Amino acid sequence: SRKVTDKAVGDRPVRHVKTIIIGSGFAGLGLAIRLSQRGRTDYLVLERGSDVGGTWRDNTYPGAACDVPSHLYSYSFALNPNWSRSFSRQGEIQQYIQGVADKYNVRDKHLFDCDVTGARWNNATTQWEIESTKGSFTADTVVSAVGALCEPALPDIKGINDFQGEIFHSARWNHDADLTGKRVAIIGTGASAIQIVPAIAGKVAQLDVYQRTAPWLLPRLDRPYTKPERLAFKYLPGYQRLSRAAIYAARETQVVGLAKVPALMQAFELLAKAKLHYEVRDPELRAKVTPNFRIGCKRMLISNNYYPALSRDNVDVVTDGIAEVRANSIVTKDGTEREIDALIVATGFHVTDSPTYETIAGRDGRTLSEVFDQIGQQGYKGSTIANFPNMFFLLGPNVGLGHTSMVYMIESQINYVADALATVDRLGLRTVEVRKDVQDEFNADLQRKLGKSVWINGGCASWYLDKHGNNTTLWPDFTFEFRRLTKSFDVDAYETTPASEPSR
Ligand code: N01
Repeated sequence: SRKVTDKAVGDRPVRHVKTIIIGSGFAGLGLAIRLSQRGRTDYLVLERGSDVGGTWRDNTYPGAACDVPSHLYSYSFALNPNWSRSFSRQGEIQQYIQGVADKYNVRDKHLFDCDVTGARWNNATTQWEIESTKGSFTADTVVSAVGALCEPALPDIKGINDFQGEIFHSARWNHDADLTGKRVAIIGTGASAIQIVPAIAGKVAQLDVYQRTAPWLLPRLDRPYTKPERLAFKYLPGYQRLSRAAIYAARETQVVGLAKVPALMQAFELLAKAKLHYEVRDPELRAKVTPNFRIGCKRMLISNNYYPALSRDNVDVVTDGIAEVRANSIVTKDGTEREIDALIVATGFHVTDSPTYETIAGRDGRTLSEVFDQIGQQGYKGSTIANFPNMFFLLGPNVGLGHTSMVYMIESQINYVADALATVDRLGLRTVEVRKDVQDEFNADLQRKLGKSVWINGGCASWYLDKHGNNTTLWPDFTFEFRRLTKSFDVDAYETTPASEPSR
């Protein structure tokens, strides 16, 4: 990506589209389907990859699977009776998303391999000017559906660029690199790493796991569905809806411990400690992997094979900080040098500092990153941001979840944005921009609620917090409360200009 320039729209022919959606993961694809169902054909989805799926297309690392139960991890309008197990693996989820795109026939509304490199609001034309690798566009409305976990973050470690062996990020797995019999290091022990480690430990000669912070682990209640269950899901749609509702309700109770009364998280901690005690018999290793913060402060991880993998003879957990990476080795701060052939970087994503923020310039010319630099990553209902008229966000600020399915939040936002677009048409509005006072009040309330949460008080640093120390990524309440807030577009919260008047 590059920064927006004053010439966001160059000399190339410009195509006008009423609504442009950026990204076709669960969010962008879901909105595209909704718009098509409403008979709106005047939209286009710009997708940088060559297929739909977003994070499920990109994260193909060995062991990749979802930590939300399968039946909750689908659109409510396209239930999947064919899930093969209670927690689905990446391939099955990606297949599901592809199947939905085909079924609802929206692929021809996509421009694939189209990387959006800049978007700039033009006050005079009241349109967005968009630059992409497939040409320039103007649009009345832009919906950013790029997701929070899509820009890999590489660690700033001395010498890492001079490493001579295979090196890749977990979200950009190099399937041509054969790790069989190799000496491999992995940096990071988050949700991605704890799936990769057991998946490769048995085939590599040596695996060094570089752990900065030990994660909390809970049991993964994953199992294949039995034939009778699968038949029931297929032929008794009510059965699937019921399972879904039961899973939803059970997961929603976690909100109380995470967001409202963190002391309740001690119950989870007891379970996690028992698991650790039972699965890691070596006291030295157990001490190394015992977390030092309140469970829930970082995402709670679920795995039944991570601790057993760490206990293997060919796996070492390295807790001394990394001093530097050399051509064929890693040197830790205690001076130890460990030789390796391959390095897997499982260090997460740019979440509150996404490079895409530098490429979107709003009404006063400031980019999203300039605005966020000052006030933090703030928005209104995760869907709009003051200074960015006629721009909507799916998975914007404070809509993330650690405990249940993001698809639920996405569908709530799709309701909101689809209703916003319909309202703009119905009222004949040229521009809508959330009022700054409304946004401020919304965020003050969010931060008040978050102040009680384990994410702030749990004694850890995490990608949930921005550089101001605020949690600008997670939703601090029940998800049905978010559904209620996004049920319809509240135009009163917005500054609007009618189509007949020039812009502000
Ligand atoms: O990334 P992370 P992830 N030197 O940011 C470490 C979703 N997800 O890709 O904890 C050394 O969580 C860092 O250490 P520390 C899910 O929402 C879901 O694993 O900061 N270490 C941490 O251990 C998840 O939360 C699923 O001290 C460095 C790790 O790298 C999110 O994606 C599966 C370092 C990064 O962990 C991200 O998960 C996968 C450095 N310089 C992902 N920089 C499922 O549904 C970072 N680290 C199962």
